[in-house]
Amino acid sequence: ATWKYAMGEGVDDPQGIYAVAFKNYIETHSDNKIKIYPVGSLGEETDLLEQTRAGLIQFLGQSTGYMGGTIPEMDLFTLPYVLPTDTKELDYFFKHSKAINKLLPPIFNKHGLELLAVFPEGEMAITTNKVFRSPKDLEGMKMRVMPGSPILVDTYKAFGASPVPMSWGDLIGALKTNMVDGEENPTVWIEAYDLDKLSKVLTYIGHSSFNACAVTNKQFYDKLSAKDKKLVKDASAHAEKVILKEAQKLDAYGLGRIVRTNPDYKIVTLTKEERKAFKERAKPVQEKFASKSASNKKLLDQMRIDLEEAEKNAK
Ligand code: 6CS
Repeated sequence: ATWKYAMGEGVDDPQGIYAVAFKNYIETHSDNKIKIYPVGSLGEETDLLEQTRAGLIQFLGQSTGYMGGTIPEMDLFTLPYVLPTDTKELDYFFKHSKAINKLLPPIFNKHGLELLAVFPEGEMAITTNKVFRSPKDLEGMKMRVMPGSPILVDTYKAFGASPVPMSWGDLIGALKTNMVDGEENPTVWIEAYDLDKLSKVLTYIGHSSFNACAVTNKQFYDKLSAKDKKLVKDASAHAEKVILKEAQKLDAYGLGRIVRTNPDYKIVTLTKEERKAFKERAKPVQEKFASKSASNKKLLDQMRIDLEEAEKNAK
């Protein structure tokens, strides 16, 4: 059979690296074929999620920031100041997390999906036209956030800015016409899509990791033979290994290329002291997520336990 794999990124981007590794594994180990539909070719991200739930698409790679509107628990990956920025800790977390491996799969099943993997794409970086070092500096700045997650709007409001939810497809135009003043994305993506050319400053405040998710339609998966089910899980485990290895280097790749190609671009890393004000403001956002449902709270508690383990064991 030929299966459709859609995603919000191009084949050379992190979700593409996962998708290509997944496709290659499936095609080397079976007669099945995968056709990849990269960024934008089958619609906007929230449409792709619906199409996958409806079974029109078999596989989907998607940024977790788009999923909270459909699967509220996925806002877990969007919370400010919960995930670490250390790539080794993140690697350990994504490999061993009980929140991801035990608690999330049944939640996805309830939404007609089978979870394959969650992986990071690098530390979230913020691009703006002006330097900011405090929530006060962000006042009046219109910041684009991914649509579909209430947490992103809450976060940027808490940080002092005016959040504007918008799909990726509209962002470049909005930056060019100054409809928004800035946005957040991982460095590797900022470089690949020239977002540094549409801003003056890139700032790391250490609030988050940009994460992506791979899923398949549950009905489709349930109907597969035992052999094909195993094939899909093996392909996903293989692809996850490939992207996790790559993920540890993505920030450095992206940043290196920006520094080389855009020497006047300003790069700011907020100090521990400067981050305190943002961290303080992040707390009610975390609490709001946890108080929304028992399921949210259970996930966040488990994620914190998983992260303590990661901190202890990552080397
Ligand atoms: O900002 C966005 O919406 C896009 N950013 C990344 C890193 N991947 C795809 C996503 O749509």
